[in-house]
Amino acid sequence: LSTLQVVVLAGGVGAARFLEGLVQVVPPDQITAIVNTGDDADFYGLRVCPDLDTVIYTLAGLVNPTTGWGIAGDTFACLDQLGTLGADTWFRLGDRDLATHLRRTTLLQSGASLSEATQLLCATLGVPVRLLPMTNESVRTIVETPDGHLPFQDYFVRRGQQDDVRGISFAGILDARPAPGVVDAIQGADAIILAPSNPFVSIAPILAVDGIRDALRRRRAHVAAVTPIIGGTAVKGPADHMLRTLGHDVSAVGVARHYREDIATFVLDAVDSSLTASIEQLGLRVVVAPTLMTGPIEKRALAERALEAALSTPAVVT
Ligand code: FO1
Repeated sequence: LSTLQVVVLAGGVGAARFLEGLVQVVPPDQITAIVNTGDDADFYGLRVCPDLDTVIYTLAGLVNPTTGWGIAGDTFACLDQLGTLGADTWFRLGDRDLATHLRRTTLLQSGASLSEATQLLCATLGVPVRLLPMTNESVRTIVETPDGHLPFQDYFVRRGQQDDVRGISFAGILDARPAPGVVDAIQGADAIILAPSNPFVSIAPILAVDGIRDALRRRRAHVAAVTPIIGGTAVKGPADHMLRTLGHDVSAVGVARHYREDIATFVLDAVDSSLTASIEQLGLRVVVAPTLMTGPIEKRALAERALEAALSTPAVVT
C-alpha cells in the first residue's frame, strides 16, 4: 500500500463523500482526484467552481453537512445586500464562500491557471488530497430542454432540475486540454475509480476532454465505477430523471451500459443485487456492496470495496 496510486474521477457531493472514505483507507498524498469543471459559472464577475469547492470544503472539514455544498455556518449578508441592490441572488453564495471565489478570481486575473489557484486553495485550507481540475480551459455544460439550451446552473439551481433533458453538451470542449498531471496520474494509477457522481454531467465532461478517455481505456482493467443509482433512484441530484429522459434504463444497468467501454468493474448496491447478471452480460465484473454513504464507517467500507475492485484485474475483460 505504501506506493499505491489511486485516481478518482469526481463530480461534487457524491464524489466528496466517497473521497472522505478513501482518505481513511489510502494515505491522502497517494490520491489524485480529477474534478469536473463543466458546472463552473461566473457570478458578479467571480469564478465559481462548485465541484472543486465541494470537494475542497468536504476534505477540509468545512462543508455544510446539510446541503453537501457551501461552508457550514456561513452567512449571507453580502448576497442579501446584493439582492437589495437589485442583483439576482438565486445562486446562494455565502459570505465565507465568496472569499474563495474572490481569491480564485484574483489569482486567475493575475495569470495563475485554475490548477495553480486550486493548489493554493487546497494548501491554505489543508486539503491533503491532490485535486486537479479536469482542464484549465473553460468548459461549460449546457443542458438541452424543451425550453431551450440552459447553462448548467440555470438548469440545476435556478430551475430546480425540473426540465426534461433532451441532450447535454459541453461548450468549449474541443479546445480543452487535460490539466497538467491529469493524463500522467491516470497512466500511473494502480486503481482508478469513477465516483458515485452523475454520469452525464459530472463524469462525462471529464471523459470528453481530449485524451482523458483514451488514457482511461488504456488502464481499463483497473477502472471501477461506483453506482450513483440505488434501487432506481439517484441518491442526490437528477441522474435518474436524466436516465429516463435521455432514453436509458432508469437503473444501475443503464449506468453500467453507459460506462461499459470505459470500465472493467461495476460496484452495484446490495439492494440491486438482482441486476448482477444483466450487468455481467455487458462484459463487466460486478462487485455488490452497500453503497449508501450514511456515515464515516459506511464511507470507509465503500472505499475499501471500490479500491479492491479496481485493483484486482478481472479474469476476462471483453
Ligand atoms: N446548489 C443549489 O442547489 N442551490 C444553490 O444555491 C447552490 C449554491 C452553491 C454555491 C456554491 C457552490 O460551490 C455550490 C452551490 N450549489 C448550489 C451546489 C452546486 O451548484 C451543484 O451541487 C453542483 O454544481 C452539482 O454538482
